[in-house]
Amino acid sequence: MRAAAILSVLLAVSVSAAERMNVLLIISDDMRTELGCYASTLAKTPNLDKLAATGVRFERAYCQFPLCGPSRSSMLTGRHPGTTGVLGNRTWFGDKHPEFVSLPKHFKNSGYTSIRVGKIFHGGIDDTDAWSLDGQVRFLAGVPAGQPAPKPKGGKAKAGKAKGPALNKDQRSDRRVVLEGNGESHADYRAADRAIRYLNDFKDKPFFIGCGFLKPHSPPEAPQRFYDMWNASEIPLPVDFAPKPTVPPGFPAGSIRPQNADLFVGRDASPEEAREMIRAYLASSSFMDWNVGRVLAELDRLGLREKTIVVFWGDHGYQLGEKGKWSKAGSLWEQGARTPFLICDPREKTAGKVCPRVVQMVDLYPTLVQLCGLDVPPGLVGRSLAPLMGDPDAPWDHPAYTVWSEDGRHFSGVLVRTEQWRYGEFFGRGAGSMLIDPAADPHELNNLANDPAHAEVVAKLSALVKSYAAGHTPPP
Ligand SMILES: [Ca+2]
Repeated sequence: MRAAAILSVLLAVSVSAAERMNVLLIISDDMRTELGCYASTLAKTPNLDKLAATGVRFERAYCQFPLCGPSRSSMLTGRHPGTTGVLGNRTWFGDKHPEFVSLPKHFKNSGYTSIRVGKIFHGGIDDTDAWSLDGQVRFLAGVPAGQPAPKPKGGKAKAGKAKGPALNKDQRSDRRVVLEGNGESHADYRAADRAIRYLNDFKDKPFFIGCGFLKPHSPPEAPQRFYDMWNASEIPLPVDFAPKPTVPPGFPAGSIRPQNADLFVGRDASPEEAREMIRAYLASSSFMDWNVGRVLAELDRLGLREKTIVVFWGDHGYQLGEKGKWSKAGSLWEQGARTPFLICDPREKTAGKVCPRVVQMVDLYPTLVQLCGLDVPPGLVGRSLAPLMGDPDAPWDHPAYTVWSEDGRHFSGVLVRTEQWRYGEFFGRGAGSMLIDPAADPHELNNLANDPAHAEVVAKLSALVKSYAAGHTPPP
């Protein structure tokens, strides 16, 4: 009798494991909402557009920090940056918080095979044990930002290194790279190959595959045929284009860092160079899209689409010459904080719908936990978006927060986004506040923070910002 009861429990477990949805989490690095499915008039991203038609596209999704490591650490732990303590690219959340269970680790602990392909956590600060397969040894955690990165033990040389004279870091970041053939030597091509192999190896088990692509992160890289899809001379410049980072009149100086971090580092951009660089970013994005397409084609070929929730996310936004800025770092503008975000659950009947609600990336962890029927681990601060998956227009009155830290210890700025407003406060250098009405002022050129007509809304949003920043602002 007892043996029979145990057997029936075991059978129940194995049946539910067989019915469990797989997760394919695709992350693109530095991909702003410059995609066809986000109404970009320039982008050519047919594979992601097709994916968007199978799920819900979140129109207003915001990262918690416009930099790779802090943004990813926040999303992957389901906690805000002030809680993770990850305010730079060389901090591993587990050093201070070994009790946090990251998203892939929770899936692994719940019986899934969790597999890392490419960049999921920031390079060198992986949550190694979160993965059943291919966890990366941490080699950057705790290395101060000013020091050169140590080489990973047993690591391979990075693809796409420039031949010829040695270039400094800024020059390497800046060059526009044409890849040979279909880009077979590039890390993103190889990442897609590995994801395809793992889909085949684990098609019969519940899997959580994190597949991270490096493009369009600088330097822009793509085979020539992707560059050939645009004429640089026909690419329009942003309305607020400037040769170098420029604070718009009426805004606090802290809203724009004086130097770029990725492209045009320490030098001005001419209009011609700017057009070429935008074209290169678009080509690099299309190359990423093409690699996403290779993985999704295999998912279809294996008949796994009906059993797999596919998520696509860009880790933060990016400024492509707007206000003279060519980076994400420090950007609390809509372009820096807003990210592409698709959740495609084949069980939902909302395929191709757009969700206009403000959501934030800490919401993804509890969402996937709910969609896959896992236990909810303690400490998650986001809200499951499952109700919006079923009804994308449902009321959802929760603001999104994005924060920046200049010194890696304190908040330099906090931005709160509601459906109607964007309000930010900057602390320390260039302190001040900004209030933007995004519907009336999509290019963010008019600061309403000191307009007496908006005093009431400023007071309300300022209280939210101060509460979010409590304990994290720089000493006076
Ligand atoms: Ca990034």
